[in-house]
Amino acid sequence: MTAVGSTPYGWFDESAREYVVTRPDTPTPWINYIGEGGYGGIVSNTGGGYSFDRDPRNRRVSRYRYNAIPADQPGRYVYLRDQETGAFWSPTWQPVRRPLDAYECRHGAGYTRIAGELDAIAAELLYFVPPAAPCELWRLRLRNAGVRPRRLRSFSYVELSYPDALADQQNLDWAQHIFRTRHEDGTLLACTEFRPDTTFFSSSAEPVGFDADRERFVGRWRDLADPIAVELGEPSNEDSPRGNGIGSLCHELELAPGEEREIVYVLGIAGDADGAARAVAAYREPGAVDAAFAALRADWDAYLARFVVATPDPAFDAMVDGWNPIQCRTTLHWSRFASAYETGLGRGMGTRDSAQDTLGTVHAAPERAHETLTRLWRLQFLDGHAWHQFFPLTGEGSVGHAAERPAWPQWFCDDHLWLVIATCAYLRETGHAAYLEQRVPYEDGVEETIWEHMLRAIEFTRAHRGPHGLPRIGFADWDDTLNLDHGSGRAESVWCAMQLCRALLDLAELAGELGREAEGFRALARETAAAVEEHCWDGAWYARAFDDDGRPVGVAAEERHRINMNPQTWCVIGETAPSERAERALRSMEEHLGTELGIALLDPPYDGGDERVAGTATYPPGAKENGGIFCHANAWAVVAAAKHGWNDAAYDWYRRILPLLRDDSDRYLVEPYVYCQNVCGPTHPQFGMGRNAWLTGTASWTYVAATQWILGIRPTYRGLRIAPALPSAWDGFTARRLFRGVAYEIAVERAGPGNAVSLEVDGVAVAGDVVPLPPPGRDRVSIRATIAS
Ligand code: IFM
Repeated sequence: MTAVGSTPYGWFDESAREYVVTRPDTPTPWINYIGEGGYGGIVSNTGGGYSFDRDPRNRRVSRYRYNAIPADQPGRYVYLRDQETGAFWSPTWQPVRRPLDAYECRHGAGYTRIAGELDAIAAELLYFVPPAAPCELWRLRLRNAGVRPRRLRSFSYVELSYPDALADQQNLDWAQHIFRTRHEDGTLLACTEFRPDTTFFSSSAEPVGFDADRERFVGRWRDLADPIAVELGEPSNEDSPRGNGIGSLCHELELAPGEEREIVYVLGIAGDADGAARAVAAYREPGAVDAAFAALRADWDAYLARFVVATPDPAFDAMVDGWNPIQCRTTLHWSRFASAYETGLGRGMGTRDSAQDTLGTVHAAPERAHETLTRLWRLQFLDGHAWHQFFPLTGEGSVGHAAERPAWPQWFCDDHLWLVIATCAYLRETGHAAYLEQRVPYEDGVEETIWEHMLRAIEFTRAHRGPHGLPRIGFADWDDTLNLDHGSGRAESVWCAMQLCRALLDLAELAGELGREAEGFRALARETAAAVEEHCWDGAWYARAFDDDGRPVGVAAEERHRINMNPQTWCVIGETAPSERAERALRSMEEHLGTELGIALLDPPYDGGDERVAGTATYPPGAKENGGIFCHANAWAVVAAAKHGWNDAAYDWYRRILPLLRDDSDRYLVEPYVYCQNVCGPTHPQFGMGRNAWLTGTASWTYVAATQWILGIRPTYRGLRIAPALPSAWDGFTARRLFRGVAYEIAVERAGPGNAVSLEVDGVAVAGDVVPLPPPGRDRVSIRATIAS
């Protein structure tokens, strides 16, 4: 049997929780993230990538050339040069790309370690950001694995960016005149005359020289594979008065056989040169780097320990205990802003995206969910809708790409509703009812409580309904590309009606707990569900939307886009459908859209543009929202199936998009350890190819689907619910979950078919499927759940 996650390019090391890349020439750069929402960046398996402080557009530290050739450059490099032979190479393989005798990259939680050996010089680079630091560290370890003494020189390389990354790329004349890099006491400092912010690059050892200017280092008509400074073995030792600043420090290294040396590089940004000096000094203290790395590991270990599972499926466990929550925490930090696909220049953070990102992390990082939700509620307007996107450093909000069509609605129908759903999830997890009384300002005025913000969110949707009594779609709903309202104010989203019902039922439950009026929410949910039943059932599935003319989209009578998966799953999630219709809708979805690699979003795709739906039809058939396999939406299918009691379907659909099962890397192309946003669908010539890995709502929703729906461990206001929808092949599982400060040890055993659960809590039988909150002072609870109909 092949190990979980094995591909021609690597394998998953379960004991270390690391993905081990064994060849540098992966089909695409396989990346990782360092940093935690403050200073951070991306790093690929060959050292490619870039860094920024909080905001990749407004406070960029280093550069990266997207979609360029050579690919995946520049990055955080160290060249090694044999001073006797003049031979030079990169232990990360790039940018020299000289074949190495040994290569291995280990991506772990918050760090990447790349080892490369050539000609008996073993090098290892460890990249990470110490918790809460304004900088990153690259720890280079070199060992002479041979039998003769060696004389080497090392040259680091990182290309510095003017902090305003847009200006750095677009306003070249200006940016290159103002940004200067100088050397002072072993540290390179880059800044302008008019702003004190200073990018710095330094090392733990006295350099023998430096380069501050890209053109001097690389030389004319050369590139990063053969820079003149490295070829000659001589740094220029000249400041960069203008142009392209770099961080290149040269060190002389004499290594006896078996001898090891360590150099730690520090790259970061500070408010001024003094701040830079302080950051550099902090990591020159003996033991500081090891302590920082240990603190990083401890922080991640504590986060991951909040939920640990052991099931009969090793791939499921590897994902749920490791890379899935790691990815969830990353999406919470960076939303959809900076990845190998998102340049960090344009879109900023998404309101709906960040709200959903809290769902997969709230159990393990409730403070961070609280902070994120509060920040998102500030993006809401008094009328109840919210900005679609925002920039984390400046707080500036935007309508996203709706701005390209100013005559069309400048709001999305779902953003504010996600905030309601995510806030209720936060409250169920934490029991922090006082949050509802926290006062938060609106984007356009006064301050009100979170509860009032929630009411305004519902009111916006209630007040913006179309001819069928369904929510108007605005510029789009969750599907950014479904742009049906071209100014009429009539187009409606069936999916959003279902999302509204979910939000209303969540609010009704919350109101009930608080002793507040809940009937109004229930009544609106009933009215909305009735409108869906009356107007949207198409005989075997639900319609997706109505256009400006009231014509349905996603119905059998259409030539294109006859069926769309989202209403078929959300009729269950939003509890709008009677059971037989829900069942029929799910069956239709599998029948018309199911593939072995996931469920396609719609079928048949548009072919050749269609102004009626605008965005969707700009994609070729089978790509992204036009009939691609949208992994995020597939997670909803898992939730819906489990909620509906289709245990085996839930598990089957879960596994179809599980990246650790994709061993066909030359087809899939993207990282096998994290979810990608979309996989080309069956109508696409590259069916099965993954795109847009890492920053996707798939992370949070697959985590919710696996832990809360397949395993069935769901927080409620009154305790932890244990209601698994186990695949028939499983005889049980065990889990450890922290909930409101109490450790729950859970053992689930299947004694017969069905999903009915009997519970024993600390040896005592308890009625129902909710484990009541223990009395104060208890920090451990043991649960035995037996399943049989
Ligand atoms: O829902 C969106 C998300 O906000 C950004 N990526 C695409 C999704 C579907 O359109």
